[in-house]
Amino acid sequence: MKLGIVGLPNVGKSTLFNAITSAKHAQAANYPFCTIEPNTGVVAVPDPRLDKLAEIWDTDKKTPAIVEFVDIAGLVKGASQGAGLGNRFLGNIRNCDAIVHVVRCFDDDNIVHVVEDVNKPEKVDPAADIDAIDYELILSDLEVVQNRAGKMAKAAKTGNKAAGAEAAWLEELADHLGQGKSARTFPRTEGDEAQAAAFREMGLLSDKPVIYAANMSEDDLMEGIEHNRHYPVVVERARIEGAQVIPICAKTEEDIADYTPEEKKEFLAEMGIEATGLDNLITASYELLGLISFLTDGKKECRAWTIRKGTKAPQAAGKIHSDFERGFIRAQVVSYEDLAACGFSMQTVKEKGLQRTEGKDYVVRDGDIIEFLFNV
Ligand SMILES: Nc1nc2c(ncn2[C@@H]2O[C@H](COP(=O)(O)OP(=O)(O)OP(=O)(O)O)[C@@H](O)[C@H]2O)c(=O)[nH]1
Ligand SMILES: [Mg+2]
Repeated sequence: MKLGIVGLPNVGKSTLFNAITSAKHAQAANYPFCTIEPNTGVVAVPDPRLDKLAEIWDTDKKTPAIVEFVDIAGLVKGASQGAGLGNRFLGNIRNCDAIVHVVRCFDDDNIVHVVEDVNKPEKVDPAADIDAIDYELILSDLEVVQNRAGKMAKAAKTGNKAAGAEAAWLEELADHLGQGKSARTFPRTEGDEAQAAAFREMGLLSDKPVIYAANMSEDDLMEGIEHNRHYPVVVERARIEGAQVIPICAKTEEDIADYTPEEKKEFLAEMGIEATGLDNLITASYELLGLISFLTDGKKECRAWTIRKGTKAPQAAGKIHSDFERGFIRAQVVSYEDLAACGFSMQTVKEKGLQRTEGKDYVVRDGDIIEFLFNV
């Protein structure tokens, strides 16, 4: 599961990527930083619950959940037509499960704002900028959908009813995209498994879940984002789409990326701010992928395990070891919240009956601390 960092050229994607995947950031969480490819990085998901458990146990090893980011080169107008290596960039996005769309909200005359042509700088205009990227994704999708619709129509002629039904809604989808609307806003037929499968197969770019990262200036960070005139435009746009916006200052993030956690705290205090936004962005990205964490704890290791929302106990156990899933008996569960409410005393948890015994149909929740019982 990975997120692609997408946007126009020079909006701060690589700056953000460097900040996110800075070795220190990963190290601070005691996770070996790894670069899979030059533009792909693995990042620890910040989790105060895990930090607290690790502290209580004085654990030998703390292993956070991770999430993967890909730094994709800037798209320009015409990318879907192949401009600026367009097709390759679009291919990179296709391989991602969700998108972090970086929108330039900082004014800086020294950094050209490119939308279409490097020789034709344009002024910062978040709404138009977002449209420019969306347009390329939608055009590329339109081609995929039209191709498939053609194939289905052909198959329908030989009497394939399912293909006929699919061709019909694909035509509607092509219309929808043709109006410049993203695939994610196309009304689906509820319970239509074939349609859901077709969408999965097509992997449309404008169907991928999106978060907006509003890249602010260093001054905005100190003076307050309400002084930034571009930010509300992104917020409004995201509201319409039901997407999230995370304000960040990529430049500052990069500058402080190799500070120790203590130095970071000091820096924030000096700036008079609570957080820089990067942790929020990573956490929101993890949620955007539909991922949650359950926790295991102990002296030897405290760990956050990644599962998809809706995963049942045996499959969650299988993340730890396949034997756990095969020989699953039951799970002893206490929610982190309950443990915290009991002052982190397991004895109090048990006295209050807050440790639950759950069976194979239990749907694991975010922040569950679990001990699995199994027998193989
Ligand atoms: N003033 C200011 N400059 C920034 C900020 N973020 C990035 N920059 C600068 O903008 C320039 C471009 O940043 P990059 O991160 O390389 O942009 P990019 O989106 O990766 O660009 P491409 O890969 O060419 O598409 C660099 O000189 C950055 O230092 C910011 O928040 N404020
Ligand atoms: Mg870049």
